[in-house]
Amino acid sequence: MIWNEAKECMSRDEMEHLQSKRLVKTVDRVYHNVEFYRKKMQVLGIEPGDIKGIEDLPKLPYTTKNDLRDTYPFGLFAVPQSEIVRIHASSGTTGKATVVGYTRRDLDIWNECVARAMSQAGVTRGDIIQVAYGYGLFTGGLGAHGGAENLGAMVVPMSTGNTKKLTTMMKDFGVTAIACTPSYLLHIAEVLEEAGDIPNIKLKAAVCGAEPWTENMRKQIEEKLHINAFDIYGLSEVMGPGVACDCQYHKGLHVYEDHFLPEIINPDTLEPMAKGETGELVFTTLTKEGLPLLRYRTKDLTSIAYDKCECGRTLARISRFKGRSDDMLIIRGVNVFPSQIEAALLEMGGTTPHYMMIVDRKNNLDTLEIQVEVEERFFSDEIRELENLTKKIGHVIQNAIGLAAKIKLVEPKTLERSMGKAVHVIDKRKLD
Ligand code: DLL
Repeated sequence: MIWNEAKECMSRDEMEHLQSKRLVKTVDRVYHNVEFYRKKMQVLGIEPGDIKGIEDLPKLPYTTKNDLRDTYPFGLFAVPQSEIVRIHASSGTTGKATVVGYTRRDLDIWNECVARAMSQAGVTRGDIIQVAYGYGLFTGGLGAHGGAENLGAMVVPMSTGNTKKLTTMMKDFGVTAIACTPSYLLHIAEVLEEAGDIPNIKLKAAVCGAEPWTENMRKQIEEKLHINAFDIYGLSEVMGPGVACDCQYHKGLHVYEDHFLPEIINPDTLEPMAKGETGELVFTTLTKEGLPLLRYRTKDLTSIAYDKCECGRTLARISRFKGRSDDMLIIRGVNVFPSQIEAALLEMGGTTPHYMMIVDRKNNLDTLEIQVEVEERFFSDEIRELENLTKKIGHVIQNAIGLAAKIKLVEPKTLERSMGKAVHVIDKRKLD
């Protein structure tokens, strides 16, 4: 079902016309209401009148997470505090929190975008949906909640923290959809499997995001739970979940371009990249009132396709994320993304996507150990079987990342499960 055909199926010309109109308004608004942008534009010698449409986008300054930190807490807000009705914040691992603010209209648009995403996943007003992202300052819980309510579904606001209660309610209420991180959904699947409860649930769809995951992991979730799983993307600075989501064809995530204008840039030169090339995703918000952002550098690496999707949507599609440029590890000079390990393990079979990379430094040389959970049956086999599997995983991973790693097989369910964003790396080099 297409929830909003008028906005999702317009021609490229119509979309660009709408984006241009909205960009001009946004630039005008930030120039007059946000000192940070006025100064940045003055330094570049541009005035709002110089921006006539999206073709002028490259003239505008970039915004980074550090700019939000430097203006902490409310320095980039474009409306008086009395018009802000909600705050969210992301803590990040370093530095101060970044605080984001929403006007009532911002919340309405957010709810609409998440409703569009859930509708792409087949969720309707007849569904019962458990929201199992964390509620609170993180945008996942309240963001998914607002969208599901907007759609008219019956929302069960689980948050994270009590998987047993979640699975019990899933059975008792006949829950048909769930929104949570993909790693948490895998854990939920394990708990259901262990209790023999998979036949007793009515789940049909999952809307998962907030962390990178591979196509194979998506398929594994679908097979384990007999559901359709969808990939929802977003980031708190730009809005929260619901900036983009994939449809039933899973050929990339449709960006809600009428609200968020995407670009791909080369993260080193900051030059825009040619259509279809992989680089850093950058967003300019087109309708936000509370915290409008010009050319926000997400650090997420992807590419954009503009051809029409089989589902009928004409919205630009971003490809599944490879990772964040700041998730990339440099080990012995080689660039490694944790998602490469997950992809290799799942392709091989016999393993789960649960792994932990432990990076250390001995005698000035980087070391990499990868702990991999393997299926129970391998531990009941002869020791030789385990040794063979260790070797095989070593080869597969070396092929994938171009580096030899020490492989340590661990029994099922030994690695800690996360209910929020999964942690796959312990970098002891940073602790020096
Ligand atoms: O994670 C918002 C969100 C909540 C999205 C629930 C989807 C579902 P932040 O905490 O600000 O916001 O983190 C944003 O998470 O820049 C990506 O690196 C990563 N991320 C989010 N969704 C995906 C996804 C929320 N589907 C950061 N695939 C982003 C890969 C994702 N990475």
